[in-house]
Amino acid sequence: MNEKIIEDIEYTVKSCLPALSAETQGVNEMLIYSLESGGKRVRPLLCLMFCRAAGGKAENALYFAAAVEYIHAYSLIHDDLPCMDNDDFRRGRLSSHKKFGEANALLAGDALLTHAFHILALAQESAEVTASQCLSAVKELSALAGASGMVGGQYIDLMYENKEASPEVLFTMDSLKTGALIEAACVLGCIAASAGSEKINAARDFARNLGLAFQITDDILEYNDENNSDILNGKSTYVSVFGIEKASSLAADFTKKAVDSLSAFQNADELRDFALGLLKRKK
Ligand code: GRG
Repeated sequence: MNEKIIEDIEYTVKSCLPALSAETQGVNEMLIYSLESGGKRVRPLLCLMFCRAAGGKAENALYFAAAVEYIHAYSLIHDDLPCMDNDDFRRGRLSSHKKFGEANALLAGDALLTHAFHILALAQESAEVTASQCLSAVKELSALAGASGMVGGQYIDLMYENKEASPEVLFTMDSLKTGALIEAACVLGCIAASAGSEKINAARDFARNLGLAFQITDDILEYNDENNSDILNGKSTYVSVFGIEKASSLAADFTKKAVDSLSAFQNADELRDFALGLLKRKK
């Protein structure tokens, strides 16, 4: 990974904001608050790295990467709402509804979700990406972020509040809630590189395993956080179901499986290093 692709992501996320009138400029203030608050940019980075690993130019995946980050930002705003996880803080700052009020936070999430698809459509104007590639990206992102993906996972999550989830339920829930958007990021990178089905399937395999490793690691990190809303909301986590040691070894196993699936790519060293780095992350 290099500094340049991080800079490019930051620039594109900002430059893709909707063009608003003076009356509605306040919406962008809320979007910027969520989009530029120190997120790790894991999903856009994966998107660009998969584009490169599949032989494409990273700049052609920038709009796709930004669209995935907009969806991610929306999901976090909605996830923090009182009717969901009821978290007052996100990334060490007030969550969106605490800063702007509940109704505005709902709108900010809606705006991010809707605008993500506008950004996908913009890709063909700004990069060497065809309309057909944009359409494939819309198909993937809408399926993986919607009811058959991330939203479906959140539905299972809510169903298991104050109810113990079996390991099977936990894996299914997190494959959707966390894994699906990661899968979208990886697949969209491949689409931007015009990759064939063998590479796309390998990217899916990588993402499904990395998604679980990522969520398990997130649970381990949250376990050590005194403001952990999972405990307050009576949620099952990998730590509560498996214990800390087994959870750690599961995260390592899923990361290894993810890394193994990179053999379909000629130049996947940065992806391998990134996956291994996520396992050791501290936030
Ligand atoms: C559809 C309302 C609704 C929610 C979608 C994905 C999701 C469900 C909610 C997000 C909340 C959450 C904690 C999901 C698990 C995925 C996860 C570990 C998110 C945090 O991702 P990071 O660590 O966040 O990449 P940063 O802050 O780095 O951007």
